[in-house]
Order: sequence, then structure tokens, then C-alpha cells
Amino acid sequence: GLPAQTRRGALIVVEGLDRAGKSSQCEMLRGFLSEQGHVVKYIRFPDRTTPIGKLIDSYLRGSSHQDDHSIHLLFSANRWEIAKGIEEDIASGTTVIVDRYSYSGVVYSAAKANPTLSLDWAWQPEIGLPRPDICLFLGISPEEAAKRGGFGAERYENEAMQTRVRQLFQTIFEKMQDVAIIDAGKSMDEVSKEIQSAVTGCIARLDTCGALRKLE
Ligand code: Z5A
Ligand code: MG
Repeated sequence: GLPAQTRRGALIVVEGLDRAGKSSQCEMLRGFLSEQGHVVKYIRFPDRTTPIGKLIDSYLRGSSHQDDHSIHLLFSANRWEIAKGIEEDIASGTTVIVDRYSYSGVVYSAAKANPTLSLDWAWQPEIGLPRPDICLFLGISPEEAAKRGGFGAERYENEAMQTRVRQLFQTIFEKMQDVAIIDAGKSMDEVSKEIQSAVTGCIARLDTCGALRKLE
């Protein structure tokens, strides 16, 4: 007979402000979905392990300088080098959880207020990448974030940058589809429950909505 049709996996992106708990929540979501019988992979951007990722890592730690446009394109290239793998995983039934994605990409670059690096310019190299089935945005007030520790030593971890990042995230998510805005100022378990319910709804709807789409 015909081989059973493999149900595709879901592409789940977790975005948010610094110290909102993205990585903690990605781990918890991975556990939750695995228990439900899903095959799950957890990846994060930047992926600092590839040759391009090593350039990004050195830039973020302040060990090297890069032109604003150049580093922007490297962050995007870091997604493109893994995009095919994501598509193959999804097609073969694996659900992929992604910690930061194109939205961080455009927001942090545009927050630099470089006159030739608009949000619109920044979005162009993202076009054609796998489009998330759902994007969870973890919002947190500066006061709550501060309780989770001071700024780290990396390049973007300062007040001025974070304020612009906050505004820009709001700008892009206001008009976007398939976003769930999550109040990440609550306890770890409360946040996790909200994420689980948004993701469960998304996976239930996937049955009928066909193939993985692309960013446009
Ligand atoms: N960047 C870019 O410019 N362009 C791009 O295309 C991409 C990224 C993809 C590095 O990112 C930088 O790269 C980032 C954006 C830029 N710049 N900044 N700033 P990263 O992903 O490597 O950053 P990170 O090191 O993962 O830090 P983070 O994002 O700030 O953390 P998080 O993942 O959101 O939070 P966490 O590690 O899960 O939790 C932080 C702490 O809070 C930890 O002690 C937890 O135990 C605690 N926590 C978490 N949740 C809670 C709750 N609910 N209550 C109390 N405490 C909590
Ligand atoms: Mg993180």
C-alpha cells in the first residue's frame, strides 16, 4: 500500500526582550511537547558554533568591530545556513523550537538608528526564510527584567539600546499575524502554561493549513 503520510512538524519561534526567559521557556516547551509524543528539536539564533556564528560571537562580546550593515547580514546568513535543515526537519515530522529569529534580527539592527539601516532595509534578507507557524513574544517591563540580574557585558546590553528594542518589537508585532503576546513577568510556571496553551492551539490548527510557508 501507500506509505503513511508523515504529518509535518510545527515551526515555533520564541522572541522577546532581554532576560524575558526565552531560553528557559524553550527548554520547558521542549519537555512538554516531548512528553506529548512529539519529536522536538531546540535551536537558537545566533548559532555561535558555525564559522559565521563565531564572527557574530566575537562581535557581540566586543572583541571585534563590524559595520552595522555587515553584521546585520551575518546574523541573517547565520539563519540561511540552517534554513534548509529546518525545512527538512519540519517535513519529516520534527517540531522545531527556535530561540530568537528574524524579528530579533531586524529589531536589534534597526535600534542602532543608523540612517541607512531602516526596519524595511533590515527585513529584506529575511524574505524567503521558513515562516513560523507561531511566534511567541515574551514581553517584560524594564523593572521586572532588572530583578533578574543587571545587564551583562555584551554589546547590546545597555539601557538606550533596550528601550529602542522594546519600541521596535511593539511596532513589528502590532501588525503581524500568528503572534501570541505573553506576559513574561509572571512566574516561570505561569508563563509556561500560557505558552503551552498557545502552542497546543497552533498545533491543532496545523492539520489543515498545509505546508510550511516562507517569510515575505
Ligand atoms: N541578535 C541580533 O542582534 N540579531 C539577530 O539576528 C539575533 C540576535 C538572532 C544575543 O542573543 C544577542 O544577539 C541579543 C540579540 C542579538 N542581544 N542582546 N541583548 P542571545 O539569544 O544569545 O541572548 P541570551 O544570552 O539568550 O540572553 P537573553 O535573551 O537576555 O535571555 P533569555 O533567554 O530571554 O532569558 P533566560 O536565560 O531564560 O533567563 C534569564 C534569567 O531570568 C535566568 O536567570 C532565569 O533563571 C531567570 N528567569 C527566567 N524566567 C523567569 C521567571 N518567569 N521568573 C523569574 N526569573 C526568571
Ligand atoms: Mg536566551
